[in-house]
Amino acid sequence: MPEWTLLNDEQVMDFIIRGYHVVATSLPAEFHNAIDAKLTAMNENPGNEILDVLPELHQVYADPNVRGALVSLLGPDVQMHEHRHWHMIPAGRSSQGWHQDGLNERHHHVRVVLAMYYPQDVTAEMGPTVIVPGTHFRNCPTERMATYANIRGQVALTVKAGTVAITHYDLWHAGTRNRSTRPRHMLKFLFSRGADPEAPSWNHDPGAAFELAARKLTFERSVSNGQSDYYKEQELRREMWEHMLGKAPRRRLTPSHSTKNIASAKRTAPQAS
Ligand SMILES: O=C(O)CCC(=O)C(=O)O
Ligand SMILES: [Fe+2]
Repeated sequence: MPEWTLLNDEQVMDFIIRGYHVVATSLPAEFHNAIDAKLTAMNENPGNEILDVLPELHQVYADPNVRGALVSLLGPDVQMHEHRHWHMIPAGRSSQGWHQDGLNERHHHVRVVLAMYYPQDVTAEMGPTVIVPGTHFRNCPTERMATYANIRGQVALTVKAGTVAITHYDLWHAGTRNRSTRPRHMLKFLFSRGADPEAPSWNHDPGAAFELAARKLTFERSVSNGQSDYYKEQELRREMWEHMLGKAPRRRLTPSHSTKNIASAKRTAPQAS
């Protein structure tokens, strides 16, 4: 048996609802301090080669808490993507625009996640990554999204050194202004699913999960959004959950109100002459 710390049903559902999950690694403070110091001393960004420059980063993604969460969300065949990036926000740099890293593919599954590792404590002044829960279900052109400022319900990832924030690839996010006097470091790695799920890959309790899903996936709000958005999310959450359980793709139901509209349109349509 792997000694990874797998998620439970509630944590998986929370990820489905919000589009993110925050993990604390079990590595000691000295480990993170050393990475922080090495990054601060680096004057060139090695891009995808960051793992060659700092091979100890492998330990972050092999950490039982991180690995356990990745396996839970992406299955036992989870794969590290070849793209990775060190995101440094120097002191004084202003905010980035809202954006989605994902490619806006039309599915509502967990197929790719970002795993953002912060080797230092990130305070509100230091340019935390900000995310909007639930937006992984919404595609939006980057140009339009970049005109938004603060969004109701946004969450600033102010975290302790050694935190890894796992987000759905389509979650809206941005780096923010660094008002402090020191650089903010974040290492972004991508992980993807190796195969479609055939069974749950987390600590799943079928009986309890059935009840929990009926309550959480139906009634819980990711942010205080409008009624119409909330109805849409209920369906999409179900689709994501059932895909993760390994169930056959569900046929999306035609909403009852549009069926009614079609029926009444037929009744009132003028007779053909
Ligand atoms: O620096 C950050 O916190 C976010 C960076 C980011 O999302 C990006 O450049 O894609
Ligand atoms: Fe991004």
